[in-house]
Amino acid sequence: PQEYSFRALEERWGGYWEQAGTFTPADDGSRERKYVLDMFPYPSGDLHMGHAEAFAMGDVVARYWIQRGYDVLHPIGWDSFGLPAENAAIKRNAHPAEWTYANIETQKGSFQRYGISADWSRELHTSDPEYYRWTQWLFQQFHRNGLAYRKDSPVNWCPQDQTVLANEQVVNGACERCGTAVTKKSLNQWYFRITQYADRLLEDMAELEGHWPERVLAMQRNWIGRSEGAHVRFEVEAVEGADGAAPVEPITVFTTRPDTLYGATFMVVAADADLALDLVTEEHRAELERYREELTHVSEIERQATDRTKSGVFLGRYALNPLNGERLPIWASDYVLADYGTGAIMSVPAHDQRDLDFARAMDLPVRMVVDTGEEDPAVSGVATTGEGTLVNSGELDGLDKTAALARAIEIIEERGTGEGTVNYRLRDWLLSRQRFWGAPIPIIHCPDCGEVPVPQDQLPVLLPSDVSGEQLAPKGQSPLASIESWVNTDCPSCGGAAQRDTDTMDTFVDSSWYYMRYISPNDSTQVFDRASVDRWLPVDQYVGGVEHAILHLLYSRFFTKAMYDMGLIGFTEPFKALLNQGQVLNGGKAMSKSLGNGVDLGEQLDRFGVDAVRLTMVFASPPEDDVDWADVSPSGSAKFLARAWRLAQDVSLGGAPAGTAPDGGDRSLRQVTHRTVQDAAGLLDERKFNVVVARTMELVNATRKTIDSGAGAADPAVREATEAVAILLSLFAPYTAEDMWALLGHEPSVARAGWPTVDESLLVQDTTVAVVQVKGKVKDRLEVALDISAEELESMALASEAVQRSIGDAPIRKVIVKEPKLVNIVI
Ligand code: ANZ
Ligand code: ZN
Repeated sequence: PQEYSFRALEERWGGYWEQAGTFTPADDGSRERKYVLDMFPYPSGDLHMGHAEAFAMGDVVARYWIQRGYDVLHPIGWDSFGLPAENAAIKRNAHPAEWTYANIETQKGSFQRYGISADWSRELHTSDPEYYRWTQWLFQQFHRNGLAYRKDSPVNWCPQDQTVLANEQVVNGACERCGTAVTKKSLNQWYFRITQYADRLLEDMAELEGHWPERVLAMQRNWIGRSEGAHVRFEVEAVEGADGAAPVEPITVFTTRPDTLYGATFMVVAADADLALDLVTEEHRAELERYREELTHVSEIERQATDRTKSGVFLGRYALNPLNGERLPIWASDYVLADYGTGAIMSVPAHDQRDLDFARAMDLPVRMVVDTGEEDPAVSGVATTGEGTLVNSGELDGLDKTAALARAIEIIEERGTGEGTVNYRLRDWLLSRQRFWGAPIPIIHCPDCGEVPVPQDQLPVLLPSDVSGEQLAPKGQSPLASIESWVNTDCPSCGGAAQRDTDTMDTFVDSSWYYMRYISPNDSTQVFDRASVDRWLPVDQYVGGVEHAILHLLYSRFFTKAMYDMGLIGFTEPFKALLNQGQVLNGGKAMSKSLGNGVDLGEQLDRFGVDAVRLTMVFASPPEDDVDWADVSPSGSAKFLARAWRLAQDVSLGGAPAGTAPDGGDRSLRQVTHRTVQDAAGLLDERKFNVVVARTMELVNATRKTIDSGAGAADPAVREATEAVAILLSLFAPYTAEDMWALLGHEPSVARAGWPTVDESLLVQDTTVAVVQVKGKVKDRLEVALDISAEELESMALASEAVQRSIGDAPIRKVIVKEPKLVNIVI
């Protein structure tokens, strides 16, 4: 006999699966298909504990479905554009590709060692020209369909990275990457019109309900932020005299509470919006400008904080309430956001806390118009927002809130001063980046023809390859802009001198469609074959971190819908089911450099072996829960794997030969085997992977017990049990399982052994004999199931003829039930 050695096993089977193409799907239509997708990794250096957890979970699903006989697609690739590569290149005076592809080499080796059931023949890199050629092609389809456009707008600007950031990349007012305070800047930028899909992104979530974590759906719903309300127009009073302010357009506000129109006591416009400049009178202009200057240093998050001290400037003008003609002073403040609603509000301090805080700070009137039965907000300082009856509201008086809301919209619509509307928090997706390491935007700017798409046969627009170090350093414009030979070109339309667009695309564009490209990653003639994509997609199981709850998942959903509308694909949701694996913590805290509690995956793998680390990840908790590495025992996992492996060795040395019918074997072990396999299937469907591991451990113990009880390994039930263990372990511990399978005399790979067939007759519950006593004397014996409930046993006992005879007419004082063995009736 040999000793179990994970090193020997990894040596023996390392590289086998890739060579044999074990995980390449047949794609011949002979079997039902399943698509398992892991969020593809960013090549940041090497695999870490977080990858180890996520990929272990996705692998259980993929491997389970293969065993169940599905044709499984489980691809892998690299999200390989992005800032870290560029920053590294600047530091090392190299091209970003160098760092990127070197990291991929390292990381790929680690992934292969980790034994993921991935189809490596489909590996893709978003930074390969063969890939970004089609990213650019897709951009052009969006552009042609009016879904990609340019506009001037104030953008979040990171002064450190010298780049624009999407709202989502600003965390507490600081750059998500470097932590520098974000400022505002006006730039001409490319956008995707995701807002056009806001309603469908919301509605189609009904399909995902129950298959995606509720938390993720809630975050998306909140991000889209649908509010029903009204647009109401307020005329602006002309300013008399030499003040000079020209007549201005009416102010349109967005409000969710048109029922409170009579409670409006002033107006507020976003201080940083142009509207403020249009409205302000000369007298107040200097003050406004000072205020706006201060504002450039404040983030949106801070501005929206409810506890922020209210500040603002009176603009010297008045608007007229369209319902009662009342004059409302117009203010500018930072608590009204320029890019939400219309950037202007009617202020109803009695029923909106921020308005009330502002009114109190500026000494403006407060008028209650919905009587909720609570104290008057003017007195309490607490705005009331609940149900109630309208007061101080002219024709609305006496109505309840809901009726008043509907009536107010009717009135403004009748008078032509507004209309009911729906507003979304969702903004269009800013996709321009002033950085180098991304897909160049395939547009040429011609002084005569305007925006001209690069002709399809000239795609990809390649990134220059001879750029490095300083040339990439952030300068406030794209590094591409300073490479004249690259920028200057001919207009494809008129042939005149023209310039290439110098921005690159947000890397979220790359990841919005990579799961479609996996179907034919090497097709150089088309983005993908529609029929094949429709065959494999949508993805049956997506696995990845909850940090992608909004951006990546929302963008991918948008891409899918837009591509469906363009006739490129035949489905409207990309991911049928989503699993967010938990985090790997150490000592109850996320691993981080600053805490110094990082655990090095490579070191763990060297010490305990791949299988022990994988098994530990899965065994520690249900897949959605966090794993605290300080609480787990990879060495315990390693010991268990050795115990399992020894079963196979025992069978190989003295067991029943492969193919022996198990019929005559130890019945109780056979029952454990079949029950375990049966239950494991249900548990895997419910994603209780950890329980499956626990049950496999029990099966290993039961098998060892049978061997030790005298029968030895020769009992065919032992072979049957050991084969089941190997197949179960193939989901969690591929090297050990493969080696067991070989010891058991089978051809590789155990990954394709097929799920064991369960013999129903072995699932029948075992029974026992329950004794029924009356006044302490045995009156009957009943054959009952081992797991009978107390109630069931009691009623069976009371129904027994012998028992009824012995009780007679005597009243029953007490029934004591000790299921499944005993019932004692006291009379
Ligand atoms: C009057 C009013 C009275 C309002 C009341 C609320 C309560 P949601 O639900 O988030 O869409 N608002 C509109 N545009 C704004 C902006 N650019 N910046 C800050 N606040 C803005 O919120 C809609 C409400 O937020 C609107 O309804 C408006 O205040 C305010 F008792 O109008 B409301
Ligand atoms: Zn031209």
